[in-house]
Amino acid sequence: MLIIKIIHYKSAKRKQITKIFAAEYKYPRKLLCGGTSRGMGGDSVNRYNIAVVGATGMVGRKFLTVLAQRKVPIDNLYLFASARSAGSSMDFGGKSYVVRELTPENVLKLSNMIDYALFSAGAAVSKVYAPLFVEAGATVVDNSSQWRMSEGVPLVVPEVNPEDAFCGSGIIANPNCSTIQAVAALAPLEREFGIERVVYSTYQAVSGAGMGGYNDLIDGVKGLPPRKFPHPIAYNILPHIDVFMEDGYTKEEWKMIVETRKILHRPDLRVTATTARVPVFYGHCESINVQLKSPCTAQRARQLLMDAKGVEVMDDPASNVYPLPILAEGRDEVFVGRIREDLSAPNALNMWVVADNIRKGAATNAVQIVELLISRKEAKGDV
Ligand code: NAP
Ligand code: 2RA
Repeated sequence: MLIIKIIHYKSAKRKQITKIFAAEYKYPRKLLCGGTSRGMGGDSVNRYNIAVVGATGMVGRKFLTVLAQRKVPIDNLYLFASARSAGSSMDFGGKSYVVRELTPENVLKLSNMIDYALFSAGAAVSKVYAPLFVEAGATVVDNSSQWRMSEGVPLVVPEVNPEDAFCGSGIIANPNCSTIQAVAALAPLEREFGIERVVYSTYQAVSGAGMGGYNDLIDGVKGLPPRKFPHPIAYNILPHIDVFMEDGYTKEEWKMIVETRKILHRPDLRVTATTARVPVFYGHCESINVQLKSPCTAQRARQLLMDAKGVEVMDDPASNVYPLPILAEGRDEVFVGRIREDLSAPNALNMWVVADNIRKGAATNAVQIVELLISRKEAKGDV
């Protein structure tokens, strides 16, 4: 009922509902204030040239918001998109920037003038242009799936495997949104107990499929047919994200499996996944069943997660407190609740993990990687 009500409201109205809802259910005060983690906070004395490729898209726009909110020290900003939006303008930090068409000539014109390039224009674009930006002297942080599993390309979640960010040679991959929030919750358990097996079941927001997915939900509520998804998403759930593979899994499920192994440095880890699209605008939800190598009580898991960087535990079922997508929207934390022992298997736990897929699942994680690189560079005096 709640979902049906919410999708009728535009964003501002939805935010108001979130606040009322949160207040009613006595969520921690911190959560009612909005806001994000601090980022660089304007501490650096140096400034950097940043390019955003796919600037007009769902993730690209969020890059700009997050870069501004975290006060990344930017000197020049270069925005790229397809010929469709070339010449249009976008605002950043009170200034207007013209969107450039992504062509090899336009990239090479900026040789040695870009320090970091944030990519979110799809795998085909990354395949061709990420190496070109590296050739032009930039370090690329890529949001697409193109390079994630390539040998020598680090796949990084700063709270989980920050040291990997320094082992690459030009391209660093940002994991899939559903993987980022999952490993943020799993890493503390892996460190303390070791993981035997993971079962993921996801409930993913339409914004995960970009502007097209978002518009399908808006249109679907009005009774219009879908253009992005194969079936209507309004008042529906699709057990289908990305393409189907020969073994019956979808590519989204495969990504969660192989990326989890790579980020946790556990190529042997047994992982399975079922991923579904739900009629929610922002915020992926995941039911995670994790079997550990030794016993762990729910209370110990809760404590480990409370101490984990970037994780916020919301777990008071008696007061109806648990993570919800409408509470995660606009936030950078990964929210974990419903932490309980699995009564059907030894050493196993269940948890419910929610995060804003466009922020921590994409833009924030990528900007945090840039911040890591800048901090290391400045610590080494290499500026
Ligand atoms: P989107 O809303 O559809 O935006 C796509 C962006 O790419 C637009 O700026 C578009 O420019 C640009 N683009 C498309 N084709 C291009 C081309 N040939 N040359 C230059 N620019 C081109 O998609 P999105 O959700 O932002 O996703 C973008 C990428 O991020 C995908 O690889 C996706 O898998 C990844 N990602 C998305 C999420 C998510 O939750 N949405 C999370 C993690 C990663 P125009 O406006 O000119 O068409
Ligand atoms: C989705 N995880 O939600 C994907 C976005 N990269 O469709």
